[in-house]
Amino acid sequence: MATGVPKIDELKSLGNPLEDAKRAAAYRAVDENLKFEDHKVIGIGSGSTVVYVAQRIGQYLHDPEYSDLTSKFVCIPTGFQSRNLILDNKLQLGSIEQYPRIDIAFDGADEVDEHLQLIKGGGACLFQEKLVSTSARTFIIVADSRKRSPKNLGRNWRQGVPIEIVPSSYVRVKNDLLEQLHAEKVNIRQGGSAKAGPVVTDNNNFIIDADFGEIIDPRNLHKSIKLLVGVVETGLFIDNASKAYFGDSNGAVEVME
Ligand code: ABF
Repeated sequence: MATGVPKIDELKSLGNPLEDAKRAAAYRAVDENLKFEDHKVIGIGSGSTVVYVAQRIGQYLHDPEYSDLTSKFVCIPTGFQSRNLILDNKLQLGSIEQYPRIDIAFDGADEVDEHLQLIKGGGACLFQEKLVSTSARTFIIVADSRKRSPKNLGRNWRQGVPIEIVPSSYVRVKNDLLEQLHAEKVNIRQGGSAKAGPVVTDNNNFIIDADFGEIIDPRNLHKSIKLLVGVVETGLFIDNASKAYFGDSNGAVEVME
């Protein structure tokens, strides 16, 4: 490890067990997967766990030992928050249009099952997240251990599958989800206050959260939702992640692959 980069087992607690868990997962994921010789284009996801991924990458790239490499790395964001995270950590920002092939991407998740299938999109960035993660040769999930489902998706994450839709299609998609795909509950995601109206994504679309209860066959559910007119993308990430790192409040990390 480069001189000056804090060693994981010497880190002081952040004073918040959940943050310690997220940091442990993110730092371990970066340390074990980011290969500076091979990985020059890095996808940076959204949410609160990936904050520590950007921080850790920054620690390496700003270490004197890596100074000749710093300008050779470019980070591709999955949305507005992620873009700011890249800039705040003084990493080089690129776009998916400039770099359609990504070497490695890191992102959080709302739920991960035992086969590494995911629910994502709690932060409403699922389209960009899927664009980046499916453009990456390696896609690594970082999360605290609450995100790990004992078996099937839909057990822990009770908010429903996030689905990005074209705004004018919201009534049609809502009806189709209920009538054709037998969703138990369907909500158009609303902004912070009653007056705020629907959440609008970075692509000017709406988000529907569709609760299907426990999801036995996420692959088929994803395909069926995608076929509905008006659906842009679903928050079911199928056969996409290579590994998941789950952190615990005591700093222990479990790896699933
Ligand atoms: C993004 O952020 C989303 O797909 C997911 O909804 C969320 C996870 O956030 P956190 O790391 O804050 O739990 O990755």
